[in-house]
Amino acid sequence: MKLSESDSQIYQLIKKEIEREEYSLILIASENYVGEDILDAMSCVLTNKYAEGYPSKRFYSGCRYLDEIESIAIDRAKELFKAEHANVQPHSGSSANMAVLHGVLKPGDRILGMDITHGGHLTHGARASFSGKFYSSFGYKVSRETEMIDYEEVERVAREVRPRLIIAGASAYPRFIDFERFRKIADSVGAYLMVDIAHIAGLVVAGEHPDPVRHAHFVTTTTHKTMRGPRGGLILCKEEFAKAIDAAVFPGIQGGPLMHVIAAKAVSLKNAMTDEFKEYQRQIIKNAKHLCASMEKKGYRIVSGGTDNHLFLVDLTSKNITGKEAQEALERSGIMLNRNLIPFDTKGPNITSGIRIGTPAVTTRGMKEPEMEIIAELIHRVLERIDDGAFQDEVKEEVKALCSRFPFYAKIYPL
Ligand code: DSN
Repeated sequence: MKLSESDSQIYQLIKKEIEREEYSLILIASENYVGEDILDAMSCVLTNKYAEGYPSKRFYSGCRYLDEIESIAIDRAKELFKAEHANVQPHSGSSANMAVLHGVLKPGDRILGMDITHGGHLTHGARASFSGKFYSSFGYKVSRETEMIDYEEVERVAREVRPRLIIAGASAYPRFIDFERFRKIADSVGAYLMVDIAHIAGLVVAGEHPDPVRHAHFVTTTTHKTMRGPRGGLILCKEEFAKAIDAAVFPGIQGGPLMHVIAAKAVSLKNAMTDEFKEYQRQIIKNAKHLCASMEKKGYRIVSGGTDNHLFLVDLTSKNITGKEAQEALERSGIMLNRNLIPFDTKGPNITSGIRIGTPAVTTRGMKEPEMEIIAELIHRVLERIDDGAFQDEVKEEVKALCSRFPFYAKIYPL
């Protein structure tokens, strides 16, 4: 039975979400639009199948085709990232990070990651997460002057803390990260280095960001975000850790793999090998730099003064607007982004002094530098009239008109 017949309530809500995504400017740095091939792979009969274990070593019968699919995904991941070993089963980036910690550490071991209030992720040791509860976690911060990672400071903290594992990588950091330097710091204190490239994986494989794979003991990523694949996770490591990592994912922290998602991961890894994908990554960065410069020209302070990657942070302090107020007014105008703490923020994570802006999704739609100028102008006009709901409704119509010039799901679904 069709979904429209069996559950019209859910069917209608999905239709509304397709429309929302089509007619919004998605500037949430971690979001993207997947293509029809990814949607096809994810919504297929592979969801029916249990396949605990790994190719040729399953606990269930009937895994012949799944073995082939997972092996293709593994081989493509190894080829694309030039890695010795890949595990494609983590359900998410958080699961990938959890598996590495579970695989090589004991509860209570010390870890050192980027402080969440300075751009790190929950799973890099934040108190609210397993990573801060089961492990003894410490954080490094960015420099107050440059708002960039101060490698000497990381080294100083590492010497003081003597962690078993150091985590490099971030969720809200607009600058290149020097992974070679991180490895030197890790070696100097006898720590493992795990690099989380969830945000920048697409840029890395396209050669647009320094590559951590040869420097790190473990690299984790998500397969959505700049990779533009299905929502999921992936772990890369040296061969010597392959057994420990595989055992940590299954049976360590997960049961049956999501084989429909693994099939979609394989498709996205193939897509990421194309020249079109490399060009897409270059445009993401060009768009981020252009949008960032356009905002700066309009008088906004940009954290660290710019961006090297797909995102940047805007400090709204001098505008007397909180990140929360900005996020809400922009959402009403059809512009989706998230409030974000800025380094040394005096406000909490629910209010914040900043917003995070990313370009992967608008770039997927085909938008380029001229559209970035229009977007900066739209954001500026909304923020100037932050309390004017009627004006925000008017802007929403302009956003819709801009989005209509760059159709994406309108080409697949009747809207
Ligand atoms: N939620 C993701 C982000 O927005 O950066 C990280 O997991």
